[in-house]
Amino acid sequence: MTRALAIAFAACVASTCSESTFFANGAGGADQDVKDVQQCPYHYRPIRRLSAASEIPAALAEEEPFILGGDFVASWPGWKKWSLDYFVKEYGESESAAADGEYPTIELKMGASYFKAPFSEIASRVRKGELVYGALSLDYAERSRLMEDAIVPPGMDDAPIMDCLKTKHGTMADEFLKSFFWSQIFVGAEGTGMEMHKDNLRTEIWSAQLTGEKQLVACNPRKSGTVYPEEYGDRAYVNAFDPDMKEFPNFAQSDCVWGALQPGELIHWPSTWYHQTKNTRGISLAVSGMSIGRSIASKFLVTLDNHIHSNDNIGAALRECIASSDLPAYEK
Ligand SMILES: O=C(O)CCC(=O)C(=O)O
Repeated sequence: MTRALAIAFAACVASTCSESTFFANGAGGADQDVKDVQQCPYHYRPIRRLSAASEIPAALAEEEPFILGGDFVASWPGWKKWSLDYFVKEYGESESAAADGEYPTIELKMGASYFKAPFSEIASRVRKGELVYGALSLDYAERSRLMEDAIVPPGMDDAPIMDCLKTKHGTMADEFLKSFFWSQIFVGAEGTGMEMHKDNLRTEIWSAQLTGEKQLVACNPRKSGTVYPEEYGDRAYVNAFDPDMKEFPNFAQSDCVWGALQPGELIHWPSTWYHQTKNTRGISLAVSGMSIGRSIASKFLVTLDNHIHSNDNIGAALRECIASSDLPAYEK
């Protein structure tokens, strides 16, 4: 974006999009300096903030991203023990996927910057300040250990489905969790992030920020043309953190929301929303998971059937486990 355009955008809208909530300490007692107020750079609406878990069912029905603010995650047993050191100790040997290089560090096309490495190696490169962003996709046993220390809110809890998969289909639970990146631990250096994309299964996603700050822009799929999606695939070409309005003029008509996630906050978004992230302060450490409500389950199964990593057995097992799970219902 040219400087003149940037100023015009900022002048007309920035005042609608300020963030003032912050939490002073990260998970595991990590010191954080997150006291300055954040400003939304462009024409984005602030992501809606809820103050209590009781507001979740109504928020899920809105089909828009939301943040459970303040110290929500601090009430989880994991808050006191989770840290990068802790995850390295618990999961250090597990192979993780990562990318290095300039922002957006993680681009969804297969690129030379992708590599696989033990989680401990990725953590160590991030600690050294290298521009590395990685994610460990957990298998069933790893995920179960992690989730013992989480209190995933009602409407986002996938435990009944995953437990059914493990009990009835054994290793298929691991295959499913790993190949669909279902439950993840993200670690990234300041200045890394993921390009604009939408997720390729019809799920909902939550992410709990443990240390560092992560900014997220999410754009309404009802106006998906305005983010310039690729014709076949899940990426979109706009960089919402520095939009080139000459190349992508229709982005001015987009309907996007923005938020700066602080340690202790949990964000939730529907997978249909295009989204882009940037780690903007300190080492960003987050845990995330997918969930399925009753009202999107049938759409989820269709997307699963069409997915490149799926097969008839996975489809049948998920159908069985979804049918036998008491999924939360929220109107869509
Ligand atoms: O947390 C991030 O940086 C990106 C996560 C994301 O885009 C995803 O899980 O689809």
